[in-house]
Amino acid sequence: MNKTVPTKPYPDQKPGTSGLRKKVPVFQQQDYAENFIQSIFDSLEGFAGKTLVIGGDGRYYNREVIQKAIKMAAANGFGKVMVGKGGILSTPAASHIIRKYKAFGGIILSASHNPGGPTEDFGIKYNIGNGGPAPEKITDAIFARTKVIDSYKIADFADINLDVIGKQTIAGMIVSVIDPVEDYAALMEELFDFGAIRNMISLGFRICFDAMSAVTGPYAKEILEIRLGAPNGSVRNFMPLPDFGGHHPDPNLVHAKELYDEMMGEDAPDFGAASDGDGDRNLIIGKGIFVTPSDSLAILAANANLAPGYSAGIAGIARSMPTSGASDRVAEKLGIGSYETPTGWKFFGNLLDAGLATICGEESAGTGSNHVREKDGLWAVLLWLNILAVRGESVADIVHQHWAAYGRNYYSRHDYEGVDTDAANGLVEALRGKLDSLPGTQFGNLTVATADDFAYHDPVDKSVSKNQGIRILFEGGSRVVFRLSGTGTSGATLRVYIERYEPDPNRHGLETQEALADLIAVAETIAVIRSRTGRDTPSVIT
Ligand code: VG1
Ligand code: CO
Repeated sequence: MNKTVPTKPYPDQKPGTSGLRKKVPVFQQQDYAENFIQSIFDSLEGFAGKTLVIGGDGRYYNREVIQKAIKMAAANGFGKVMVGKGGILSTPAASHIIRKYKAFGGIILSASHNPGGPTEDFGIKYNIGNGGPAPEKITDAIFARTKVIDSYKIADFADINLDVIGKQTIAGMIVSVIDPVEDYAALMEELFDFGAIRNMISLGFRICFDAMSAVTGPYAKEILEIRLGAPNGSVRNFMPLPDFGGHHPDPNLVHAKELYDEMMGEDAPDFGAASDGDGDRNLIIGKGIFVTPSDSLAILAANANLAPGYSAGIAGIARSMPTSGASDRVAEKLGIGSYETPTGWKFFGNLLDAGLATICGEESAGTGSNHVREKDGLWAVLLWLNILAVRGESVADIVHQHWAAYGRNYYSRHDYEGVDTDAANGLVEALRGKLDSLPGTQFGNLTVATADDFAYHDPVDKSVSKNQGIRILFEGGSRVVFRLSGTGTSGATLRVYIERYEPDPNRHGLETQEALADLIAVAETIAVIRSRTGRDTPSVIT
């Protein structure tokens, strides 16, 4: 029943920040997905008879690749696969299932915040037994394998019915189709005070959650509306659609603009939130106030002890390098460790496993904790709700008090999307060339203190990851960071991260872009973005 199929390698299967992401037609090439999946299996050892978790965000081509992955898992000797009903598993739910059922690992099919549909994006990511994204050592091995692969193994059986929960044995392997929501919802009930949140809602606290026609719909419906009693309609766009309704499932101020406008309006609900394609990101907007993800991380960490799951306190806070330093100040005050990692959740896994960090976050709307090994959109929403229920204050009050206590890190990210790849690489190369000469240079009132290309030394496994972003730090703590995205599928995306710390409470009410104007101008002077990219303005400002 098992077949070994000869194949030819593709040269472009290098996993990026979070798995392999390509346009659907690329994945539809002969044996393209099979090559990558076999390369994953070929890079692992000791999985015979073990369990593999498979699921995705429901985007176009999800079901087809799930069928292939199941048949290949059988032919490669896995003992069991657990797959979400309808092929659905949010990224954090998949992470939880891997951990809860002690699976060997998991294959998550998602291109996350990228658009979906027949000509849009698809992705495949491998997660290890701790539930987290495979570390670089494994993704490097997978890429090396894709370059030489000459055959793959696949079992020859009819497609599995993914729409019926239940177990069957086929080709010597158990295939278990599971409820994608149940285990995850139960975990959330353990971590958070559902009684307090339910009570707050019953007293009229209004929530608006936008699932962006992506994977969190069924999770948010079950948790927010059914278990916590939010009125029907509190969760919108809750049907996962293969093309996300033609939208870009990225919860930021550009792609979730409707929600933003509503939250700024007169009749705004008390709390607005959104998640991305695969459910690991979160956007938090209070009545009249957008909470930057970096601030959200700091505020959640500072108040985590108000939720039952974290009542004993947290061990440490980790943030990606481009994320603002707001959470560092919280760690300092709490007297706990703070860690700065490269972009991408895979770098948090070791810190979480070693118990060094409890809460992690990224400026790109990702926050999470040691409950799983991925960032977790609904988790962040529920922790916010738990904090709001206990403190009995508004989002705006909580944010303003936080700034008053810690100072405010004005922060913004400017993305230049779809830039010519050579131009983007040239820009970064030119910056690298300037690093040594920048320190001491003055730009108006700003003096460069240090400039480097960030390298991460993992304190747990001692691995070193170089070239993780150009940092230009100014005296007084302001900084500008440049890096190229590792999740895009066409051209290059330049990300420019801008941050300024303001301790003075009288200066906490400035408009963010104004507060950062001098740094934005210096970024242009140093990197010559306009002429190198041919762009006058960023495509996305968050
Ligand atoms: C982006 C974000 C990064 C995040 C990654 C995956 O990566 O900047 O913080 O971890 O997406 O998120 P990049 O390389 O494009 O900057 V998700 O929700 O797309 O899996
Ligand atoms: Co995501």
